Parts: sequence; C-alpha cells; structure tokens
Amino acid sequence: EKKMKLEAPSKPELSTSLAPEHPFYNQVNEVVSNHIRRLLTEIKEVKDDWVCIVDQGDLKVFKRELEENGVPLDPMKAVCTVKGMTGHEVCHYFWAFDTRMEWEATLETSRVVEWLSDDTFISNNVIKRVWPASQRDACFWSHMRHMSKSNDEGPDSWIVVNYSCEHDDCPPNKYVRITMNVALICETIIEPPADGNITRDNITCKITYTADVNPGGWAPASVLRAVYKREYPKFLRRFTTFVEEKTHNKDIMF
Ligand code: 6CM
Repeated sequence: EKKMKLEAPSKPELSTSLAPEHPFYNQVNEVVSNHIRRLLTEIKEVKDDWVCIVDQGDLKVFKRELEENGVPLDPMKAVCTVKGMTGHEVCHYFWAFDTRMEWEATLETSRVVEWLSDDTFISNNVIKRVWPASQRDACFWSHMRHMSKSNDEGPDSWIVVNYSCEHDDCPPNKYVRITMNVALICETIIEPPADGNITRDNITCKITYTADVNPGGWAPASVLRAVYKREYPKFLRRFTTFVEEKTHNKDIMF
C-alpha cells in the first residue's frame, strides 16, 4: 500500500484522492495551484509591499494593509524555520482534525461537517469571541497534498489549504461567518550526515504560512490588527512546539 502511494503522485491529476467528478475537485485543484504559483513567483519578485510586523529571527510575520468598506482584510504571511521535523509531519498536524484543538488557541469548538475524500474534509469552526465584536464562525475545506517536483534536486514540499465553502449542514445562522483562504507550505531541508544515517538533527523545515481572512462584517480595525499581531506568532510557536512534541520520539515521516 505504501509503495502505491509513493508512485501515484507522478501525474498531477492523481495527486489528490478526490474523484475528478467530485463537485469540489476543480475548486480544490485551482486554489492549490494558485497558492503554489503565488509562492514560486513571489520568490523572484523584488520586495513588494509586505510590511514586517514581527521579527523573532526564525519566525517572521508580514502583512499588507488592505481595507474594503471599512472592513480590514490585511493579507498575512509568516515564515518560520524549525529543526527536527519534516514538512510532511508539519503539514499532517496542521491538517489533521483529531488533534486540531490541542494547538488551536483561537477556537471554541470545531466539528467535521463532511469527509470528501481521505485528503479533504469540511469543518465548522467557532472562533472565540473577541470583544467588542460579535462572535464569528467559519466553514472551510481542508486539503493536504504532496507537491510534485520539477526536478529531483529541490526540497520535498507539502501543502495544506483551508478554504471557505458553503455546505447545507453548516448554514451561517448563529454567528458572523468569516471567510478565508489559508495555506501552509512546508519544505524539508536535509543536511546529509557523513554516515548517511539521517536523524532529526539533520532535518529542517521551512514553513510559509499565508492567510487572507475576511472578518465577514464590521470589526474594529485597531482591535483586529492587534489580535493578528499577537495571535499569528503565538499560533506558529504553539503549533510547531506541538508538532515537535508529537514527533520527537517517533520514526521520521518523510
Ligand atoms: O490557520 C490557523 N488555523 C486553521 C485551523 O483551525 C484555520 C483557521 C483560520 C482562522 C483564522 C482567523 C482567526 C481570526 C481571529 C479573529 C477574528 C475575530 C474578529 C473579531 C474582530 C475584532 O486556517 C491558525 C490561525 C491563527 C489565527 C491567528
């Protein structure tokens, strides 16, 4: 079974277990491709208008100030480098529903609405209330995949996307519905040891996290921006510490 999984993704259309006739198939592939394209082109672009709001060396958070009819939409981006874990492991835990509440500090509750395939599910997440705004919730699909490589030399990469959607079993009725387009892309860098035996000491993971969140209605910009500045670095620290605890005494999942 393992061997099948390793061989299957050579064709891009086969890199998801979602069936091509599934109603979400085209959207998932399109959104994932856009994230990958955005990441690849941004590397080449000269410094654009991202402003660094947190710099802790191994962890940096950037934003672009954007407002629409008084609603702050600031796109966020964070880069974080962690040792001792692979991109596959980091993506797995960002995607995995059963452990989400162990690291998610901004959620009050989270439930699965529907499994679409073994790499994609829809969940409903109620976000803790932020005073003085009304409480929010979100409904989004979470999808994880291995990124196919253009050459054998480059780092191995994985991606998770959380993208807002609608679902009959998740109507927006109790809370203000936020919408989002979130991606976590991880590259695994291996420094090959002289003896050829790779341990966690030889592994570094480079995480790029992007979040476009629309608070879905009035939200005081100053409060929201303060929440973002505090919560995004906190999330990345807490989440990567969680992955480290989960993986440090387990076999490496490449
Ligand atoms: O990406 C993160 N978590 C994911 C899995 O749960 C998922 C969730 C994203 C939600 C991000 C929105 C948080 C916004 C919180 C404030 C909104 C309240 C408005 C009130 C205004 C005053 O992709 C980690 C998310 C880390 C969040 C900082």
